Amino acid sequence: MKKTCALLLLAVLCLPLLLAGCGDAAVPASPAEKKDLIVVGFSQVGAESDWRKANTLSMQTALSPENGYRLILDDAQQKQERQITAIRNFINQGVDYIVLAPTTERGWDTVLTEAKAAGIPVIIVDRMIEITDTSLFTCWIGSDFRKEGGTAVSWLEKRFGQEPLNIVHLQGNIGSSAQIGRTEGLDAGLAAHENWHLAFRASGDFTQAKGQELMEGVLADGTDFNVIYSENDNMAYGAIDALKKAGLTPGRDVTLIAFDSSSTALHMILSGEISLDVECNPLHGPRVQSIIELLEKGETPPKFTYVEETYFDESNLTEEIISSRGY
Ligand code: GYE
Repeated sequence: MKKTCALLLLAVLCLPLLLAGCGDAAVPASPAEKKDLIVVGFSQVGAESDWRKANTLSMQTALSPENGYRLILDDAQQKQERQITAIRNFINQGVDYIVLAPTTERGWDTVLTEAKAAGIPVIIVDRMIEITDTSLFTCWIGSDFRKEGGTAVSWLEKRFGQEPLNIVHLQGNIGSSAQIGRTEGLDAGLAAHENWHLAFRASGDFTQAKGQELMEGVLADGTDFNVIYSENDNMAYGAIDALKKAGLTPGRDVTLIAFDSSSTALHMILSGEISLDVECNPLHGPRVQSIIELLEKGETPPKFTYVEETYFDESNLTEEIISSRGY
């Protein structure tokens, strides 16, 4: 009898606990709780250029809560060490996917091995990585930078034929795919033309401030040049400021070639300051979103995807084209 009472007492005491335990399943989740957001850690190079800012915005817009994502964005300020730390933080947080826009091509083996061990798929965007074990990343999407360089070289050939060219070359971040491909393109052009001469070459890190600083140095040294090959738009803006300060007219005294085709630069084609802009498309957000959707369905995206790109000069550009573009 005593034993039965004790059991009953235990049951009465445990009842609230049992009810509480059942409660979670019984009470319907609020709409926000029902919808599980996919968590994406995005290690971004930095905010060095118009291209980069358009790229970040595209990722934020596509991988938004409305579309079912929580995006954790880390700006590495153009430093690879910071990207490695960011990726380790993403691993510790247990994100669902890692998206990496790599500063440089080399040096990713260790941290991507760690991501693979944690079972987190890694999507590489924009620049490429150089790695022996390609199973360390799921897929890559970006531009063919070597082809972009080739486009600029063909344009120069057509425009100038046998005329002597003295080229000032403003490079991007040394070791980044965008720099490597665009520089290889120009090097091939230099090797193929006796009338082309490299007057100056240095890295302006893809920033307007450094582009201006380098150009001011070139002008102060009295270097002879008639072409500037700037590996992005922002360095070209800096170069234009330096030329104007020195009393030169870009477009008339100097032919300026740039890469990216952001809207500010395209307006400078219409005003005659930039002669050629080779397109590089930063709108990778929706592309990454489609890749994640495929992976969520258990499908395999293509390992490498190159984005279609073109070029702009005075012959094919209008205000309407500029305003119809997303950057
Ligand atoms: O050309 C430049 C940016 O990697 C394609 O990086 C990108 C390059 C782009 O800073 O403006």
